[in-house]
Amino acid sequence: MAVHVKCRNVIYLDGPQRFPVPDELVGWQTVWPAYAPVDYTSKKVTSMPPWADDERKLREFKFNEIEGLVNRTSFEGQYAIDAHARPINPKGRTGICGRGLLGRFGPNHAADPIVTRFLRDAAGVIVRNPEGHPMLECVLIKRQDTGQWALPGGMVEAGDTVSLTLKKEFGEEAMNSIEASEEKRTEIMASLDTLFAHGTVIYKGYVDDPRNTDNSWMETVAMNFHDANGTVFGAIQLHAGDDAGEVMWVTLDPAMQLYASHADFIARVIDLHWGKCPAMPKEAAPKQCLVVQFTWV
Ligand code: RP5
Repeated sequence: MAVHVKCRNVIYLDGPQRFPVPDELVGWQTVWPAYAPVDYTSKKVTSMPPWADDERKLREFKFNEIEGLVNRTSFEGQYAIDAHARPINPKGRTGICGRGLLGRFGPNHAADPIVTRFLRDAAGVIVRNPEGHPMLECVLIKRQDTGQWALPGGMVEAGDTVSLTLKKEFGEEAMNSIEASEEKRTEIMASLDTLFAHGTVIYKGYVDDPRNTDNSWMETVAMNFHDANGTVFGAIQLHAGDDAGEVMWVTLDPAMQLYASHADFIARVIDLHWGKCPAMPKEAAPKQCLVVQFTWV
């Protein structure tokens, strides 16, 4: 991602108008004395839910480190801290300082499951596009906050691993495990243990999320779980839950518009399955083609 765009939207989701930042002034390396970002942290954050930092301890946080159960390291490398002890967004200006709707100062870590299968006709034959490439379907949700289609991802909660978050979020948003009985929830999580046993890392790093600010930003690990035979994920029952308004299998298109950076992840998945970007060890992969075969142990 060259320059972040979606986190320079004019009106912040539940807040004020951002200070306008043109493309050429996004990078901090360009001195801009007139830059006056609006300081905004949502009441949802200052009311101090368990997922948010206590601002009174700002100078005590161990930025760029794993601090107890909270991972304050960034996939983008060491980030700088400003004169007010706040982390500085490594991708540049956003027009808002403070935390906006995000709980953590610095990186807020998420995980995004990309569950795919080939599109098949009524006879079970894989449908191909005019170039002969197999068409793909992916489980997407419609977010209630922005109304946009998105991957069923979510925040890595303090103490949780990425692998657990991938399953938990898919269970909550695409299978409504939150409202299921204890017994059903255990069943859902057990089925996801099997379904999510083998995956491919598609992306790790900064997300151009509309909630990002100059001091708080989203990062994610996006993983593809592909059902090549169309037998594994067919058995799951999709049911929107938590912050998802709708859930469905959607036919993928490289030009589709999705929440945050999700369309970029989808483009990588399409390339992967169309043989344009074969999965290979990270060290051997070309930079623009970073995918790693992965099996949980
Ligand atoms: C995006 O926000 C991530 O890619 C992930 O999909 C999502 C996590 O936030 P919530 O869905 O939990 O709000 O940046």
